[in-house]
Amino acid sequence: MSDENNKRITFEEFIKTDQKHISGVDNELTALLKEILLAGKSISSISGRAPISGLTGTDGSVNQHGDKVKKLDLIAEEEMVSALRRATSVCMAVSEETEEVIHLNSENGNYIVSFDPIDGSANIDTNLSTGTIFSISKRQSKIGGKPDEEEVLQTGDVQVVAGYFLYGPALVFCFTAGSGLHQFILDSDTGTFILVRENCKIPGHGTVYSINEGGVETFSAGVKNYIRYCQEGDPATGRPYLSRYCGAMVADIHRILLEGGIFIYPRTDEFPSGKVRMLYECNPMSFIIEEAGGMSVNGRKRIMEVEPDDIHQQSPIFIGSTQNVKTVLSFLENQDQ
Ligand code: P6P
Repeated sequence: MSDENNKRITFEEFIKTDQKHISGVDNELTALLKEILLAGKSISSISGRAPISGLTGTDGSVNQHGDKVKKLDLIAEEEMVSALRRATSVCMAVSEETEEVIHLNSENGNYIVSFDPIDGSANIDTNLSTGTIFSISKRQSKIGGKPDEEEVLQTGDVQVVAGYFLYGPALVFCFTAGSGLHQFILDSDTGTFILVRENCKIPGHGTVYSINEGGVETFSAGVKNYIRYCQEGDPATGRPYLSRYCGAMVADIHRILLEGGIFIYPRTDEFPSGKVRMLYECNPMSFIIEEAGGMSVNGRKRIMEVEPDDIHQQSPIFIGSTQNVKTVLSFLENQDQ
């Protein structure tokens, strides 16, 4: 993407001049986003060098979800928390890797940030794609006092910004501030993020379905029947669909954003409430996909209408092209979700 005289547009230029797509972003939020961009570049660089700097593998601990903590999980969390501290505008943060709410600039911070420092960290040691996902919302309480930790439990509809980094062959940065979804790529020669898609829209229908079919025996009847539907031959609807699943939802959903289709993580016996986390995975990815014209539901309602009651709450998620989500919902109706 470039402007009329073919000049490449950097993130800094886009956020400064292209107000029509980022009307809700003030100087304080711009400064916060710039610090988050620095963290994304740093996480990407550290991840890329992990095999030669001995940072692959686990650190020996298990997090509150029972997941083995990867060394890079903790380093990425440190990078994000440092960025939020530098920005000075964040009162509290929620990280997948920390059980409790993280207090930062409690007195004067205007924003709350929930983030997954490395989404798909199981992919790190096999050099497959991972990402960082973040969600920014405003504190409800007045600046000057200590905020109530309950304030982090807001619905996805009150997010002001959501974004992700995708650490793949290129470093991709996608974000929305509520006026469209915009995609940037890091130009490693200059260290700047260059706009490649402004107001990106997801196809209304796609032929990719993304789900860990290993759990199919414990899926609900509705989900099982939908998978069979995806696998049936029907040229008129592009079936059988393509099955694509890499173990990092940020990568699977990025593919679906560009090509269309659906990502599903349903309830299973192992994860009866679903596996994907509301505050720092479901909500930001749902904001992003809805801004691109797609849908994101938990099987019963929009993800972003769900009132979370725990900072690490999990949820089933059906997210992607509108037609694909509506079709899976028709299979879930009147059946066990
Ligand atoms: P499974 C990563 O841990 C994550 O939260 C998502 O990014 C990913 O889609 C999912 O879990 C993978 O889970 O059970 O298929 O390994």
